[in-house]
Amino acid sequence: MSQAPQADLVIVANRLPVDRVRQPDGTDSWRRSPGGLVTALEPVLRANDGAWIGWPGSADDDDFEPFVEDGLSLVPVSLSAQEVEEFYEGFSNGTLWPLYHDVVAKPEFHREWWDSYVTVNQRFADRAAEVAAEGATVWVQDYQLQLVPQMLRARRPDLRIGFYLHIPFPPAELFSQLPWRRQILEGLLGADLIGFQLPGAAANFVRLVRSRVGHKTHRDTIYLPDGRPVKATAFPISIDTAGFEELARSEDVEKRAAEIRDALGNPRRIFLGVDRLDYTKGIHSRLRAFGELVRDGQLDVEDAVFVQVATPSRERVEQYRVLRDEIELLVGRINGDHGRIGRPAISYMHSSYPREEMAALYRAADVMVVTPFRDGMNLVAKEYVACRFEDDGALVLSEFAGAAQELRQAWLVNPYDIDGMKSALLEAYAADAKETARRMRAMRKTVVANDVAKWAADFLRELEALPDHHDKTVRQSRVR
Ligand code: GDG
Repeated sequence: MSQAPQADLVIVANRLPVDRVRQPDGTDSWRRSPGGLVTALEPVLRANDGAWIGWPGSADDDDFEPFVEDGLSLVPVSLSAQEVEEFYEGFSNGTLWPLYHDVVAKPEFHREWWDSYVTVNQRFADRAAEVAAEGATVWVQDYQLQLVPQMLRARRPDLRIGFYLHIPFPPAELFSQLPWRRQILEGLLGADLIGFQLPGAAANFVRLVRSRVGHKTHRDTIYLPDGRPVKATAFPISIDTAGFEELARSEDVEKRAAEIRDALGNPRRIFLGVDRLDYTKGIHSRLRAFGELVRDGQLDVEDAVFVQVATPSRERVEQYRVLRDEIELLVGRINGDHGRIGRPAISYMHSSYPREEMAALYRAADVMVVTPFRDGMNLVAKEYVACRFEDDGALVLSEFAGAAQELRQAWLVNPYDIDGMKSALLEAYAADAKETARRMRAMRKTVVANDVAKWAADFLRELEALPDHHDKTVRQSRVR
């Protein structure tokens, strides 16, 4: 193993913030994968000699050495093909993902998947233990790595450890199905600070720790038997608001938005959905609601079109393949029954696009439709708001998305209630400019004031401010 960098701030996430691109000459290079998390953390990483530990994204890669890409110190962790199947597609996406999203799909419990989850979490923890400087801050991200905090603390009690869960944390009644529930709770308790999207998720966790592990708790703090406190609090994540707005204001994006409207035949209203193709996102139900409005003559394909972008996701997992077939069957049926030549009711794309194209779609859309059955936050809703700098555009938003707690002025819907969704879609379609502007202005205030840089700064500040249990002296903050 080569000399790993010694970093004062270490991010540990399932994926590295770069994708490998194979050049025509057979060599590899790295391309930054766009994402809010990287944008938010990049300045802090640079200011703190930070390092990012993660999987490069393909199986059976040789054990890469740490490398520096565009000034960021990256430390790869490799996974075998079997681990990709058991740890990533299996336990992470076939067990935890559905369980944590209100069991909207049935979670599978397999002991081999769990064993692989333990092995891979240990590998990430070992890598973090090698990379972190004395007294460093380590921030572990998301549901794939819930055992890392405890494993890391066992090797490096000098570290300050934070954990952030990007997806919901379920109520005790659901979480308790998990055969390894106690190990997961104890894994997380290795952290000093555990961040959740919403206060309700933090409360679910604290309650579970009290009842299942038996630790004392007071409000958002858990007291371990050795006296070490663990804080569990909400830090709602956000987006690079200014970055999105700047992109939306650019001439190229404005031009492209006009082209998109033209290509769609300049209908009175464009509805838009943008989601990873995932069963939590409620894509099928929203298209059904729209299809019924067209069927019943409440919307006409000359006046309204629904653009649905479904980004390919987890395509090797069976449930995702079935979902794709169901959605595509429905789209075909609606278009077949109600479309006219050059006027499909739904314009459907199973594809991913550059950020500029996303911004142009947000600019082109009059009604953004975000209807997950359960979602930790949902950044798409916030991105739409960030791009509507003229205070126009309507947002229809599921009350089960974390974002609904901040974006109260959206047309809030229950995605299980098709008739309710139909009414909301019609209201948003018909809303006058004054009403949409009133709502959008309020939502924009929220998204401008709470961006992803603030989210990261709030979390790290709180983590740094906690009293040091290991070294009882007052700790000098190391993260700048
Ligand atoms: C998880 C939680 C939580 C999508 N298609 C394309 C593309 N995207 C971008 C969107 C947005 C992001 O991907 C998706 O974020 P979401 O928040 O909507 O959903 P998840 O992927 O499920 O994210 C979620 C989030 O973590 C953060 O904590 O909010 O609740 O489930 O930024 O714009 N971007 C580009 N091309 C695409 O085709 N460039």
